[in-house]
Amino acid sequence: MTRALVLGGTADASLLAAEIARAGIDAVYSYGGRTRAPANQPLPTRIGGFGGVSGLADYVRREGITHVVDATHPFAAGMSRNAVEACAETGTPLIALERAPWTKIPGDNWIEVADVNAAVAALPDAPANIFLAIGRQHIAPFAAKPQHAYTLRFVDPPEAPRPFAADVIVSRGPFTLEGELEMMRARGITRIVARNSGGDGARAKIDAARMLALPVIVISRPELPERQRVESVAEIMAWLGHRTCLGA
Ligand code: 3Y8
Ligand code: NAP
Repeated sequence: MTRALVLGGTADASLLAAEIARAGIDAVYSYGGRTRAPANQPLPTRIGGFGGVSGLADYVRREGITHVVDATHPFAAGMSRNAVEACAETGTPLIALERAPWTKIPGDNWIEVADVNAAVAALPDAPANIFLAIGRQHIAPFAAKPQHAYTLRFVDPPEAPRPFAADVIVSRGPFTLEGELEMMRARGITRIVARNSGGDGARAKIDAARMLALPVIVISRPELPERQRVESVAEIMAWLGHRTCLGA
């Protein structure tokens, strides 16, 4: 009897949860507990870490989980690595729902870098107006270049002071092209820093940057261990042994 654990936290994971609920598959949806009020899911939901690899392995055994779907964000590398190890340890089938990275198209002006520190190094020395669209957790390294005017965007209102002067927009996505164009024009943004997250929920800023001919420093995805991965909800449902109206 199938009992799936969905490691969620993305728009794709929400779409998958809806299909799983519709199919009547026994499953649990899991959030890491990063935001104050995560979106409700149509599945029984748990919030918070498992306690490393051993905590996840214990959870899988205790809850009788038969399948694990890693539908976390491409930059949630810690969770993905733990899932590979815990599923190997418990002999539990694992699959990842992983959206393709964005790819450059004519008109894009991208400076592709490996990580946040390389993104800081790629900023100009002359003061600029920077939209840091990488959330809250990994902005500290930008304190090395305080000469810029920074706009940040958080899901929840900031609790701690920022490590550098910055204006904070509080907004959870998904974001629209019109909204991004209006914000960038109103704030006179001259450069954007973004992760290559893929998917549609954060793509609008990339398209707006192209339309405004703004350079984008694009942080490449972290390396993840080998595991089976697909790009569509339908493929996950087929892997769980269910056909969906999405076709598969
Ligand atoms: C807690 C769940 C849905 C899911 C929506 C997607 C789209 C909007 C785009 C920008 C980039 C960023 C950030 C972002 C996007 C979707 C998706 C996506 C980027 C929620 C959510 C959780 C999180 C955690 C949060 C991180 C932060 C990253 C903001 C819910 C809304 C920047 C990633 O304050 C914090 O600690 C926030 C942490 C991880 C990255 C960071 O380091 O700060 N996501 N985002 C999940 C959990 O607890 O397990 O609250 O409902 C989910 C979504 N965020 O159902 O529609 O699918 O990608 N999320 C990035 O891409 O760089 C915003 O502003 O342009
Ligand atoms: P991370 O750095 O990869 O994971 C750090 C720790 O957080 C994990 O080891 C685990 O703790 C816990 N955790 C992460 N995701 C979890 C989940 N879905 N369920 C239970 N525990 C989880 O994680 P992150 O990058 O901060 O991402 C956290 C969540 O936000 C994920 O659900 C992810 O899908 C979502 N998200 C992240 C981004 C991003 O840019 N990183 C963007 C959009 C959404 P233990 O070791 O204690 O088990």
